[in-house]
Amino acid sequence: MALNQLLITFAIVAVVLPQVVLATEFVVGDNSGWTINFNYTAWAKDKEFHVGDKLVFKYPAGKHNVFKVNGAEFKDCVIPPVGVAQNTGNDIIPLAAEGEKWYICGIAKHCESGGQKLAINVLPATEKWTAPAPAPTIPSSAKEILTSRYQLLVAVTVAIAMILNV
Ligand SMILES: [Cu+2]
Repeated sequence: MALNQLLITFAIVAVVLPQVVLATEFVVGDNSGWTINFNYTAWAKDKEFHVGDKLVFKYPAGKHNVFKVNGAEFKDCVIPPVGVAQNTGNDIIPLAAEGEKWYICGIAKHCESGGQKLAINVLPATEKWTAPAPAPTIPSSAKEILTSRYQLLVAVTVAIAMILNV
């Protein structure tokens, strides 16, 4: 492939790629991570979760874990069999389907007494997956960093193309 074709391909990929990777990764609890005595209801309240986004549960491995449960189990902190827990301390959970999702910690009484439980509502995938430009209303700082990185990539590609006069 000629160099100019390579550069053009690279530029196209750099423009198209953001729509694929712009899924948001939500670090549950932000800097507090996944822990006890944190208000996950308040944390989730002003956020919009969409299909394609990811939840990241961060905690010291062994201190907590993550169970995906149903609404009744969530309400009563019913802990499923240990084998099905996520427990790496950096558990990434892709939001694959719409609807309400519930997560609890299954260690000791962390859910019951420590409030270590998260309920979210996952909305359909947004137009950010198909639109030609990243949606301007996305508030996440992670997305802004990603977006600016790609803008830089595009700018550099164009600059190289101009320098090489292709
Ligand atoms: Cu816990």
